Amino acid sequence: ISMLSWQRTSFHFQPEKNWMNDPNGPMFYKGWYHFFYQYNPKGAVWGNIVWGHAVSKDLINWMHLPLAIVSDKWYDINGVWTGSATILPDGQVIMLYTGCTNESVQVQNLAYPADASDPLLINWVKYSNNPVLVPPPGINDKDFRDPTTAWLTAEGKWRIIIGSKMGREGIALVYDTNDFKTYEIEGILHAVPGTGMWECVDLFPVSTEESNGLATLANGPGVKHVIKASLDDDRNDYYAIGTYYDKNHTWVPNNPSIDIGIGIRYDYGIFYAAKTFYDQDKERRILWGWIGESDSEAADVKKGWASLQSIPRTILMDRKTGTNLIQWPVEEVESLRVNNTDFDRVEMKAGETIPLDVGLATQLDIIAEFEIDKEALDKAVESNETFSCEGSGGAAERGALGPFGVLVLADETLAEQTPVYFYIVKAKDGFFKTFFCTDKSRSSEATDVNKQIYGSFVPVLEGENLSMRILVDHSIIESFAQGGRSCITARTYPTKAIHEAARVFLFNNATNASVTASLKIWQMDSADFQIYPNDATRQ
Ligand code: DQQ
Repeated sequence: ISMLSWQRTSFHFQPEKNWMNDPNGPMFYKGWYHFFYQYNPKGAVWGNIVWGHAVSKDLINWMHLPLAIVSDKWYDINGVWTGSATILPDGQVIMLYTGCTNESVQVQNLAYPADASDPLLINWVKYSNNPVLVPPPGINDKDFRDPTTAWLTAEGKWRIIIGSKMGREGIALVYDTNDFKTYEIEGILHAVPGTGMWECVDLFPVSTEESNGLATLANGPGVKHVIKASLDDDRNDYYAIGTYYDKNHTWVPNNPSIDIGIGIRYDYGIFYAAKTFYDQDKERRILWGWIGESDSEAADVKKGWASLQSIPRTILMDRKTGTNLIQWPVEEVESLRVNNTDFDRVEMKAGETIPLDVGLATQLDIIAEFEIDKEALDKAVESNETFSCEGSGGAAERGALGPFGVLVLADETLAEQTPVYFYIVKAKDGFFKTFFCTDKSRSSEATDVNKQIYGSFVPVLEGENLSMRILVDHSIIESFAQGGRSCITARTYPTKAIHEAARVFLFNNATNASVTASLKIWQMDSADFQIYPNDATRQ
């Protein structure tokens, strides 16, 4: 066990060792959640990519299985890259993935379970006539990857999209097929100038009327469609809500000024290459996202592993705002909650920091609600301040109405601390604008780690209190504001705020307002990770 072993998480998905990146082919099959992922069996840096595989009954406790798809054919010898699963109406599973060929051309390949009666789907077969798709004319050999889950068109064909770019324009290409072996190119679903390569595109329906998830690709009244693209240029996942037209295979954003890549992100921290799937068992749509490291590559090599996956999130339309999605950790994570401590209406004067005694504080689920002094809001003056989480001074910079929130993974002296907080600005138009941020600038005394400040604007509606949820797991802090309207995932590498020395505090750094906070804090048990016996594919 290396010196850095406390950075390993206890309830986030990660392999035993080595490098992991994108989530691949998630699905629910014969009573099991299947999760595949980009994996380097040979080390803690990206390379030699194959598909790791694990199964779970509850998306939290896992069994690691043998590698599912390895790189052993000319059409994937330079990597078995990202792909998606489709479950056909008769229960058959289709896996499409990108192969990086012997000449580093990106092609799409077909694989399927060797034994469909095996609920664990241990063995996979590659179609004998792979590849099934090569880059079309006009598309660069290295810009054609990450096929989506397929859906049925009105015409009765299966349709997928694949991410690409033309010049600086990010695009999603549309293909139709009857058998997943031969395809017809239909055109471009959507394009946004200036956004560069679209990796790991996703397209899925959300209900504007109901609180359940929708199967790929439901359509009709009360349904909107979300496109997500992972922008290779800035390494963030952007989505937009719009309307999908089956007939002319296009998608139109509700609001072109917040189109893909220029508008809303899934997460304002570190979160990339995310993929959703429809859980037909619980009728919900679930989002997985790859959480990389924010330390140095040398540190990753030393600790022998790199990357986590987010706690899977249910994903829904925000029916209150109509402009954004709601992401929330799957309810199963709550089964790990133990030792609840409640703090009821704790009053914080301007400038106060208050310790919260919760015992061991390295694995936590925190729910916090804040009420800001009404008088302070009434007295607030309109300001010209152009606040942004990244651009302003972080949790140490004081304003009239913020920042206030929670300090996690903090040591007793606050030499190390990661504030998760709100900041309110009264804008020139007289409206209040609320920001939700995570400040990593003092998260660690280590010098080889990224110490950015993350965050964004978060919609707050009339009459709502400010609320946040924070999942803390050693070296990851996943935060959700206003029930999941805005999310921030941060990786932090404390050197002091570890083991028993980690603490939680409330803070109010506003200069003019007192804030009342009520919290429920649970310690979190560790999830169970088992290893499939006699796995010869992982050494
Ligand atoms: N990761 C895969 C690609 C994908 C990228 C390769 C996104 O298929 O575009 O590991 O992180």
